Amino acid sequence: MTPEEILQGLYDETLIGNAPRVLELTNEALGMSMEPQSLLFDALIPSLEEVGARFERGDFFVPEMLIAGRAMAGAMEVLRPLLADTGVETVGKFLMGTVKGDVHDIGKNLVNIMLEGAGFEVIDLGVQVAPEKFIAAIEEHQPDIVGMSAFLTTTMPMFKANINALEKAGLRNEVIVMVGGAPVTQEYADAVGADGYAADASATVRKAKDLLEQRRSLVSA
Ligand code: B1M
Repeated sequence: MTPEEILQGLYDETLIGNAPRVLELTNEALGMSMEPQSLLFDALIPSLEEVGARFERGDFFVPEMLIAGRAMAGAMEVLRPLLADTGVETVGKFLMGTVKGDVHDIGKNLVNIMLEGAGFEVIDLGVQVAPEKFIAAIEEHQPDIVGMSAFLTTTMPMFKANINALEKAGLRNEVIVMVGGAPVTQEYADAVGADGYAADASATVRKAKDLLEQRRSLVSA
């Protein structure tokens, strides 16, 4: 198969949730020395975007979304070490979770991989993370940054609930808060009082580094 056929195959097979074939094609692509980033950004992510568009139009339902998500997650397991293994030194500690009421984790996991690749130590709290769990984890791990993902308009208000809980626990000034997820915007992030927002995984890395640098220069000033 040519690289173009592999990318097309990955796109098509993810769309129909054919996890074994997606895994096979991923391994085949890597065997041909194709870039892991290309598999992600030129095939897997566009395919999930199409899944979302079909769901919105009513052509796909939850089961189709679920199997497509699983097919992508299988490929991500193979790609994870390749994307994260850059050998850079630890630049900071990043605590991450998808907010309470929300089970989406593919985007969050991708952000984690990119952060790890850029040298962050990432502690992932998983999905459906309640404010109390964020608080307990901050106390335990003392991260530099807390990242919250939300993928539904109905779960985005949990950002504010989490930030309120941080304030109540006296921890708001101890950590940088970053938010993100498909429906989140810079305006929304500002409105809930987050320190940073990023639209995708690479932007998250850039933003996290900037925020960390700003915080460190403030502390040393
Ligand atoms: Co759901 N779902 N889903 N879903 N799902 C969306 C999000 C939706 C946009 C589909 C649509 O209508 N077009 C829609 C939300 C609409 C809205 O509220 N605006 C939706 C819905 C409605 C639902 C249910 C309510 C459906 C139902 O039951 N009726 C339900 C909710 C369940 C719940 O959470 N309580 C539901 C369920 C599911 C599945 C379980 C079936 C499955 C999730 C599987 C999983 O994650 N393990 C699923 C999937 C797969 C999707 C779509 C198709 C794909 C999401 C995805 O993984 N995208 C999605 C449609 C879409 O977004 N195109 C959809 C790929 C991923 C790489 O991108 O998630 O955007 P993304 O992550 C990006 C950025 O957002 C950013 O970086 C990531 C990487 O570049 N980012 C951050 C993420 N977190 C960040 C944190 C940061 C910074 C950046 O800082 C901390």
